[in-house]
Amino acid sequence: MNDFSLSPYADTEWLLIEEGADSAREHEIESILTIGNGYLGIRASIAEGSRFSHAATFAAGLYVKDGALGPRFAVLPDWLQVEVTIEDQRLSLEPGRTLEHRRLLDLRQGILWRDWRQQDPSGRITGLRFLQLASLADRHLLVQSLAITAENYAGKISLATRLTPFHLSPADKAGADRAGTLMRVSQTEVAIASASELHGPSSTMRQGNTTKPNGEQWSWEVSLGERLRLDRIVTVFTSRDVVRPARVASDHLESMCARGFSALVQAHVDAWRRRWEAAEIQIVGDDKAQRALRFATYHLVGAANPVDEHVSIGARGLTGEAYRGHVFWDTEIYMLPFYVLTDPPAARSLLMYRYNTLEAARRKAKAYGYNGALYAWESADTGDDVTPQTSVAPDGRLVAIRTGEREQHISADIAYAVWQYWRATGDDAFMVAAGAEILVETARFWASRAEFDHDGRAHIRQVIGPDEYHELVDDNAYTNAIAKFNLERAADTVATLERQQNGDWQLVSRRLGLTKKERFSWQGLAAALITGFDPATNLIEQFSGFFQLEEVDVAAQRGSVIPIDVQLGPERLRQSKAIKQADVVALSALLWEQWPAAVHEANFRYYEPRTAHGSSLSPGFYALVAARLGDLALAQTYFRQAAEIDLSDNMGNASGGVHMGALGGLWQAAVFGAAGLRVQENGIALDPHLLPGWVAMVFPLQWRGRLLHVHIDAEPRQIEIAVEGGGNLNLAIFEGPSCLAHAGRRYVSRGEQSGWGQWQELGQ
Ligand code: IFM
Repeated sequence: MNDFSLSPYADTEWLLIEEGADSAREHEIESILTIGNGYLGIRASIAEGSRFSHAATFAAGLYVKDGALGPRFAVLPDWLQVEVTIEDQRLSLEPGRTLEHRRLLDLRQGILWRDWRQQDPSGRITGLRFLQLASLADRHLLVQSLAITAENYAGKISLATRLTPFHLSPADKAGADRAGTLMRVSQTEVAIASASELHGPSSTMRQGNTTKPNGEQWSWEVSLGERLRLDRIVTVFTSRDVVRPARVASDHLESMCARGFSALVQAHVDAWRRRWEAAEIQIVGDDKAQRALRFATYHLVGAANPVDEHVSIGARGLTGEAYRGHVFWDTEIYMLPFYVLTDPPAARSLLMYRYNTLEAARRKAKAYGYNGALYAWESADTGDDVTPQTSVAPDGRLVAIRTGEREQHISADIAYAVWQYWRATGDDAFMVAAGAEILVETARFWASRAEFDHDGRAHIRQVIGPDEYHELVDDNAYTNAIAKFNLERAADTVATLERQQNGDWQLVSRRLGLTKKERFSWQGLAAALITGFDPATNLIEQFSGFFQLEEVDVAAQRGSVIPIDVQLGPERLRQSKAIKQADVVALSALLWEQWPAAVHEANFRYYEPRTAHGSSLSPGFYALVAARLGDLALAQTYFRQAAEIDLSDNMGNASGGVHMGALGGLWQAAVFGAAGLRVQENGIALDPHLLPGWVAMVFPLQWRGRLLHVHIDAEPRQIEIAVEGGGNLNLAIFEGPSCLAHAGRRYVSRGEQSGWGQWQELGQ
C-alpha cells in the first residue's frame, strides 16, 4: 500500500495547529480551519461528527429562501462523514481515552490534516490521519483521505461513509452509478458524486462491501500494526454551472479517478504554490504578524473564484453562516485590493458580479424614487436587497434594521472599487464593457439623491454612514466624499471614452442616453457637496451636528465585555460621540491624496479615542492610517487587534465564520500602511513605515501586467524592487525620488538622513 506521499508542510510556521479538543471552541475551530476554493467552502468539522459539530459545506451563490428573513446560505450534504468502528465499538472522541488529537491547517498546501490516536474502552489503540482539501486546481473537486493503523490489536475495522447514492436517469447514464447525492436548493439542482477506494496492506477494494441507501460500508480484518487507507474523490456540480449536474458530476468523477488520487492532490498543491508566489507577504522579525498575514492570505485565496462572474464573497466568505452568506461593502472596500494586486482576474469577476446585478440596483433606486443604481446593502444571488428588516437586540427587543434602506454609500464604494481596479490593471475592455456603466448609473443615483440648498451647497440627507451607531444623519462625511469621488470619476471616465471615440463605448453611451450636460452636472454636484471640513481645525465633521453630541469615554470602556452600544442604550448612543467603526478615518485610508497629512493627523487624533471598533472592519483601517502617519506603536496595537479577530476570536463571534473584510483590512494595513503603497496611473509609489520589530517586508504585486517584487529593509533603510514583464513604469517614493523602471531590472533606493536617495538600477 502507498503511504501518503504528502504530509503537512515541513516548515511548521505554515501550520495552524489546534491541539486537543475543546467543545466550547468547536464552532470557532471549524470556521478558522475551513478549506475552500471560491466555489466550495467546507468547515473543519470532524468526520465522525459529535454533539458539538456544526458541519457545513457551502457553494458560492447558493442560497435557500427563508421566509421573511430572506435568503441564507444553503448547506450541502456532509460529504465528509466517515464512521470508524473497531469490532463493535464506534470510535469517537468521547468514550475511551484520547491519546493524541490535533488538527493542522496547512496554509501552504491548502490542506486540512487531522491526527488522532484513540484508545477505546476495550484498550485497543487506533491511530488515524485524515486529509481533506477543496482543490484549487479544479474547483469542482473535493478530496478526502483517512489512514487507520491498528496499533496494538488485530481485528475487524469497519468504515461507513454517508452519502446517499444517486442513480442517474437513463438519459444521463454514463458508466456505473456512483455513490453520491442529488439535491435541490430552491430552483438549483446540486449533484455530489463520490468514489472511494480502501487500500489494505496487499489489496484494494474499489467499492464498499455494502452499498446502503445512506452510504457505503467497508469491513476489513487487520493484523496487529496493519494500516488501511480510505481515499475518496468527490465532484460537485450544480445547475447554476451546467445543464445536467448529475451527469457532469458523474463523468467528471470518472476522469478524476482515472487521473488518480496522488496526481489530484499534487495538482492542488501546485496551484496553491502558484498562488503563494503571487501573494505571499513575508515579514522578517515578527512571527505573529507573519502568521496573521499568512492566515489572511490563505482565506482570501480560498474565497475567490476568478471564473464565476455571478458570485461575490460574503462577509464570512465560505466559512460560516453568520450574515446568512450575504455580500456587503466589505468585498469592494476591504477585500478587493488584495485581489486587484495579486489576482486581477478574481477582482474582475467580483466586479462583474456587481455588473451582472446592476438591474437589481436600478430596481432598488427606482423603488425609492431615485434614478440610476442603488446597490443592495446586503445582497445574495440576484443582487436584490436582502437586508433583514428586524433583529433582536441584546435585551430581547425587536429593533428595525434600516441599513438596507439607508446605508447607501455602498453604491459609491462599488464605483470606487471599479476605478481602483481599472487604475491598477489598465483593463480598458472591462471599463468599456461594464465598469463605466457602473460608474454612470451610480453617479446618476447620487445626482437624484442629493438636494441643493438655496446657497448652492448640495446635501445628502438621512443616511447611515459606516458608523452604524448613528442612523438617519445628514451629510455623513464618508458618504458625501465617496459619492463625490463617484461623480468625478464617472465624469472623467465618460469624457475619456468620448475622446477616444471608442466604438463599443459609443453604443453603450447611446443605450444609456448620456449627454454632455449630464456629465457636467455631475461635476457641478461633486463640487457643491458638503464635505464637513473645517479649515480652522482641519477636522472633518462626521455628519452635520456630530460635534455637538455628548462626549463619552469610549477608550475607558473598550476592555469591557459589554459593548458600548449595549452599555449606553440606543437613545444615549445616538446622542453621543461614540462611533462604531472607521468612518472619517476610512476616508483617510481610501482617499489619502485628497487632503494633506495634517488633516489626516488631526482627524485620526480626534476620532481614534471615540471609536469603539464594534465592527471587525475597523482595526485594520486604523492600523493602516496610523502607519501612514508614522505612529508605529499605535499601528502595531491596531494591527494586532485586527490579526486576533479570528485567530484569538477577540470579538467572540468567529464561530459564524472568519471575518473576510477584516482579513482584507489586515492585508491593506501591511501593504498600504506599513509599506505605504500607492497605486498610481503611471506606476507605483511607496512610503514605508515598517512596524516595530519588522526587520524586512517582502511581497509581490501586479501592476498593469507587470509583476513587481518589493523588498523593504528596516535597517539600514532600503527599498529594492525587481520588475518582471511589460513596458516601463514609474517607481516612486511617495513625495520623494522617482525613476522609470524597465522589465527584467532591479532598482534600489536607500534611506538617507532625511528621506530617501535617488533610485539606482541594479541590472538583472
Ligand atoms: O459591512 C459590515 C458593516 O460595516 C458593519 N456590520 C457588519 C457588516 C458585515 O461585515
